[in-house]
Amino acid sequence: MDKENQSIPAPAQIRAIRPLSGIAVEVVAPAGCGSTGAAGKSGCGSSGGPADMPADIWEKVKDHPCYSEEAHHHYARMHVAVAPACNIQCHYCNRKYDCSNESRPGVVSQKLSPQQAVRKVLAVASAIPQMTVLGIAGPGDALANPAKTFETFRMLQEQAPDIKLCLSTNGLALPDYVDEICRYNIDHVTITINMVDAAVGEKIYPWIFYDHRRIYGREAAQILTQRQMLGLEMLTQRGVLTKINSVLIPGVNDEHLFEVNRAVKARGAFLHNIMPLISEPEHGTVYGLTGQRGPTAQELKAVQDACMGGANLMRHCRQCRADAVGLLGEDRSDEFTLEQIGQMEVTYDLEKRLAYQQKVEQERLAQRAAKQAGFESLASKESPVAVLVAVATTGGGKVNQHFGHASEFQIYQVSAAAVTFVGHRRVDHYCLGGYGEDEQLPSIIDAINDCHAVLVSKVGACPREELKSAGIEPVDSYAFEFIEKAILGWFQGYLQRVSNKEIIHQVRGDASIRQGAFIAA
Ligand code: CLF
Ligand code: SF4
Repeated sequence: MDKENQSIPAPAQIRAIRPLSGIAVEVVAPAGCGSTGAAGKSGCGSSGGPADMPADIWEKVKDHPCYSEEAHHHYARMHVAVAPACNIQCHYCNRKYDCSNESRPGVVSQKLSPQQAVRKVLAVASAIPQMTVLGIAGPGDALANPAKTFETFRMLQEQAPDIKLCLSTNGLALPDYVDEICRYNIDHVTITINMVDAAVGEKIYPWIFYDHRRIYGREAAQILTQRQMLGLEMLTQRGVLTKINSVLIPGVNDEHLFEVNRAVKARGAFLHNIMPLISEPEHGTVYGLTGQRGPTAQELKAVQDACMGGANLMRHCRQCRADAVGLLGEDRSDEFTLEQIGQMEVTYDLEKRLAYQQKVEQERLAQRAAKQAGFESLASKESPVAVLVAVATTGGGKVNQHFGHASEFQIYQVSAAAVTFVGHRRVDHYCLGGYGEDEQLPSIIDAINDCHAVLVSKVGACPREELKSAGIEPVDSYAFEFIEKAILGWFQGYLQRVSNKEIIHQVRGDASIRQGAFIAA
């Protein structure tokens, strides 16, 4: 790691930043649309569409699966693990595993040289035409490995100019590399910001490596927050879209994240992604070993909801690995190991990719039209009822997955006024080798226990009965329909049954967030 750090140029002087207590101050004129969201525009965040933001911003986000919730049903991203070193220590990270900023602690990545990374990107791009974004997100910190990170971006800009470039960083080195970031047209930068107060920060970060020395405790957290804020301001001034990732750590920064949200909004952040802490003891992190728990599903939602009205929220993050490949929520990295891509015939056919993406756009328009039609059919219903619904999908914006094959459920909140995506819940497959695994069922029900219904393409007799007795309605009558239209159709029937007194509307309980590494389907 020290060897990696030697290649980092001398850090710039820390510039005094404005105090964070008066967060509503104007800091910089944001080039993105993060500021307009506060003026009452509801859809300017990841759930926004072309009507919610300036055309140039929509152009940047429309096929980025992390920056647009709609896009994540249709477009894929990939990460290349070229950045092994890190310049800070987080209590939720064990260096043997991938960076928790952008990847769940899982197996150690296959580290790549820039040349291997570029070959891998070209191989994936020719096999998966909907792969539109390449990110460098570890397994350490992208900017603690600047030579490898920017060499990879440089080559990709030349060889695959239609692929959007994205990077993720803890922000410590960010102010030193804003020029490089702009030079390679990296339009999307994620900064992990867990605090804007060093008293909170010292509970998360034991040390940083800065200005050729290791710095501990509150001083370390103070420098880190100053560098993060400065880097964010500089990116905003240059028109780079920024997303802020925050790890929600109950009892440490849960009440503080509102302040973080307002601070990053004031500095022009486009999106704020609040993610649950993963702290299983077997990952060997300080938090895991000291019993620091992660939040429940409703605790996470409550913090996200409390932050509404500030920086726009992303709720569809999958905390993916530093070598993830595919749609968010799926991991096809096993298909693209170094050995496999060595044997692949790689033909980067730009026209074929663009033609495929045009077809995807048509599906997307159909999805939007279906949602609109769903609302029109609900127009006469006025009700204060709002419920959560789980959906099994393999992508394309449709209810198209068997209950037993789902490795995650997407969760939507529906009312007569809106249907909004609120998150996802990872589960172990119920169906393995063609048979239902009954011991998995309680954990699946736990994961969606706050939902009134689960929409699937099909569900077996046994789980159907178990779901019903847990108070969750299994619904397969909307198989292969667009998700929002299906949810609105079911909801209309639900309200009807409540009004006919066939059923009594009841509030549901909490649900658990499944911990641990993602197991690919
Ligand atoms: Fe990767 Fe991050 Fe770019 Fe996306 S991931 S570098 S912005 S391309 Fe996305 Fe993965 Fe969540 Fe990150 S789902 S962990 S937010
Ligand atoms: Fe680990 Fe990432 Fe934190 Fe570095 S920034 S310590 S790699 S989680």
